[in-house]
Amino acid sequence: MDLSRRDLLRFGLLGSAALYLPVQRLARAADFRSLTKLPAPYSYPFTRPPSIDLRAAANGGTAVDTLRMTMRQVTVPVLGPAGKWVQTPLWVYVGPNGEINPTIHVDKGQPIRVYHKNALPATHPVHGYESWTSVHLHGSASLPQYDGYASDVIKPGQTKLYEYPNMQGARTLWYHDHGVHRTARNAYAGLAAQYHLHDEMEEASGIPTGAYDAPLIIRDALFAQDGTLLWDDNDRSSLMGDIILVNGVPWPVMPVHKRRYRFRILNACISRSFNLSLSDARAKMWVIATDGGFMPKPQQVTSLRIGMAERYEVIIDFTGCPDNAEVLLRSGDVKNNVDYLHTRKIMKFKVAVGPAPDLSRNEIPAEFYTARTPTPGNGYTGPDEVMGLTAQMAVRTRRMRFKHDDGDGRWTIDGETWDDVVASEYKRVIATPAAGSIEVWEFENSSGGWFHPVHVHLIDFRILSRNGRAPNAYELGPKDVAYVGEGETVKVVMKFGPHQGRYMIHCHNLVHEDYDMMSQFRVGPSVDPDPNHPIFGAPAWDE
Ligand SMILES: [Cu+2]
Repeated sequence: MDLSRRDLLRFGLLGSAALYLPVQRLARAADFRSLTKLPAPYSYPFTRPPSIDLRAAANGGTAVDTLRMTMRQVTVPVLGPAGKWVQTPLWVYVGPNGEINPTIHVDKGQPIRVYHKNALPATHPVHGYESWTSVHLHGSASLPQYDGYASDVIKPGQTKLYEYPNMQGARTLWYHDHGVHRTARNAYAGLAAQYHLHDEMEEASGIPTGAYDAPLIIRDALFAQDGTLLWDDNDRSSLMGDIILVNGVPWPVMPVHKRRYRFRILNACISRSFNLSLSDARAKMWVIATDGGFMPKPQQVTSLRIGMAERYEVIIDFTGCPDNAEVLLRSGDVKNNVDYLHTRKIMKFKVAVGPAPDLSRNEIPAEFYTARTPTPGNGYTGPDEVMGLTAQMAVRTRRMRFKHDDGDGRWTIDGETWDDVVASEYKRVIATPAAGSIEVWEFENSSGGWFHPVHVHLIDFRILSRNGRAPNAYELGPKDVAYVGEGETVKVVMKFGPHQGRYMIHCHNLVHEDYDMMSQFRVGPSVDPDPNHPIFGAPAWDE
């Protein structure tokens, strides 16, 4: 096989189900350092990220309101046991007790303050750039100055305070880097983790919790022979790794009992999407929540397409599986993916012998809530209001075109890029919805070249249609990322609030975002000076 991935792109071979590249994947000289031996799939145990639980119930009845996190470079055995495999330097968020990329737990109505210190090496050891960062809590309706605005950077040695209101409903959020022009490489280096918001609806629902509720952070990566991460963005189009990591472990195996489990699936890849399914029909899967929290009704599915930054919470029921059954979570054909030997494998569940020892919290409710008409004003009251939005309520429709500019090779939204926003001193906006207004936005991707997972900051939306057809069953919940497939136009409806100010909208193929498919909109009127200025409202300081 001596086609480079660039050739594959040129010849239109990508996405062909028949095409698998061997382990020694690439003829390009730049890739001679890549691993020639891969860890064996399903040979390492599943692990959960560490937790930091700030809720009252976990802290003697008093909720913790302040957290200090540090971004550091650490060296860890990602590929396998130290001594047998080389180790990998990663950039990660470290908690006060050394927790690496911890899952942070909070209750609805529990605001917190998080100090993020940038203690990374001053320059990236491979790319040589100044290692500025910006922390975005994806899924949080934060004020503009706490939203991880790309140009609101934390330079090496600096600290920034972020305030998170946590007034939304139960949902799976994630925090990840958003530093301007560095996002893809910083996130690829490891700066990504989950954040769980809990509420009464979740508690009352009887769905699995605790040991039966686990994050599945799925990402791909390429490794060099010395264990370092290799970066190859295929001429600023995509990064396609040949190793799939789940919570940082290559293709893990997880022992399960004959009962239901809740998994919070996050696609944390730079460019790869998945079409997830289970290999054994005796294991059943329901989608119960999307990016913005619970769906009105759980949806049973046999497969589920997930683009970058999307979160789908599923319940998998292993009750009908026999002793020792092996159930694979795998991916299928997705247009524009580059598949290597094992990139359609994700992880394995191994079913224990005998009945489950604990069948508490083993429910799937028929319904979480009924969608309802939103209350006037710009407040946020819950996913039921998001799911009650209709096209008829919209005061305005806007269409945004996501395109590759063949002239200068950049990715654009309506012909513009983040550089245009920077050049305007952050004043330029592509939309100015009034606070509390309801609008329909149409995301148009007329090219067959790439799909674009479009993320709108601040709000949750409801997907109305995809190329005029009804959304997929698994998308029938509140969303903040819309998978805008090749040749697709996706229509969404949203209400703008609860905050006013400037927020980003961008493609979550992070290579596209960095080059430069990102713009901003402003909720409410222009204010100058703006107390919630996304850069000057709460700048980082030297510490
Ligand atoms: Cu894109």
